[in-house]
Amino acid sequence: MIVYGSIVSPFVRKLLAFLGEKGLDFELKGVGIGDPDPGFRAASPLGKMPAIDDDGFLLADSSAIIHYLEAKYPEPALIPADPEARGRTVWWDEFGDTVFAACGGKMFFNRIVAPKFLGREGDLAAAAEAEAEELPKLLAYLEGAIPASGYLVGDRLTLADLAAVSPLVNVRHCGITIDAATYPKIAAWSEAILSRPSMASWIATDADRLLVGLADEAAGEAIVTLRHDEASNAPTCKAGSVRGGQAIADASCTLALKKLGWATAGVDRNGKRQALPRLRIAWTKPDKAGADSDATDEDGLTPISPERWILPADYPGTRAQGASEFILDVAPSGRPTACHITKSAGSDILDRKTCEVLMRSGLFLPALDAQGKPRPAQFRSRLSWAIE
Ligand SMILES: N[C@@H](CCC(=O)N[C@@H](CS)C(=O)NCC(=O)O)C(=O)O
Repeated sequence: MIVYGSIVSPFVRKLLAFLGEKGLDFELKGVGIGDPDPGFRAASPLGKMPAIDDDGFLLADSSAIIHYLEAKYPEPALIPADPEARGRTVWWDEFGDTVFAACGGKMFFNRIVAPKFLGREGDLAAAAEAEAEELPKLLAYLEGAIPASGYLVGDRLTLADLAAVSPLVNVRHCGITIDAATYPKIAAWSEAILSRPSMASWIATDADRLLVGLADEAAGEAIVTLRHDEASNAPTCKAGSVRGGQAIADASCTLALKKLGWATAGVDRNGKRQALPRLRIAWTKPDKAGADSDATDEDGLTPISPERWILPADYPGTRAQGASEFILDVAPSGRPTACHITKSAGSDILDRKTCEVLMRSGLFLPALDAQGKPRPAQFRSRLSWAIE
């Protein structure tokens, strides 16, 4: 399946996260606003992103595409079947798309897209008004509506969370921070949703390191300039003002080309290539993730927050103790798809509970294939159940 769109669009981000959560394979074909790409034009009658070409089946609109995919690939369900839960999920999708994205769009479009990508001035008064008048009301509503479960609908991830969090990223791209003291629930919920590999791989720099194969300890920065090379009809990149050596220069250019190379092909209304802004790419040393000390084989997977996978409340309330050894099959999205006990803890209850908590909470930065695309992998480890 081909997905047409740009990763800066909240609607595209929602769809990409949905595809990641489903573990579906796709090729992202980068297109800009008003892009003349014939495949995109055929798939999107109004020229809006995202649009898909699924083996010849063409469809536009993030929600239409998501409903199509949910019907085609029902597992894992991201649109609940229960009538009330389904209704609320559709509400949050609508809130994200037409209310929150519209407000965020006034800031993001006028402050970033218009001046940086379209070469014209944005309506800064409209952006300021959206920030001062509209945004606080929407955030207040969202803050009051996030349930204790940490998910917008029910007690697990649904389309509702992906749809409502996506426009928040555009708000953040405008340099607006969501104050955790004023909006503690939004801060915790958005951090949890945005750190899922299905989202993080399109946003975070940790995933960027994986994408370009830069070692964890390498740090520095570079200013990169992307251009479209007419002779080879391909994007090219030059790194300047490099701090941190050749590895940083190469990683910065590889990242810029992978994520934004497509944008160099864009043309303005007169058919002239659009100049892209120079980008400063900084690589800071990431905090060491709390690695699971029991891990024995990661097969290229990086476990995310293993210390939060199992909570004291998960202890099954028996006097049983022991360690279950297991293998998790992990989808390209980073979510486990199957759990196999390879050595029993000597208790069926503990073995069952081991797989139950891992399937519910296990989360990984995906393993990458030679082309840098997330691939399926296996994670082997053991879980010790003890009474303190
Ligand atoms: N309801 C649509 C909205 C899509 C949309 O407005 N996308 C914007 C980019 S964020 C776009 O392509 N705009 C170009 C245009 O309006 O010409 C969806 O959910 O996919």
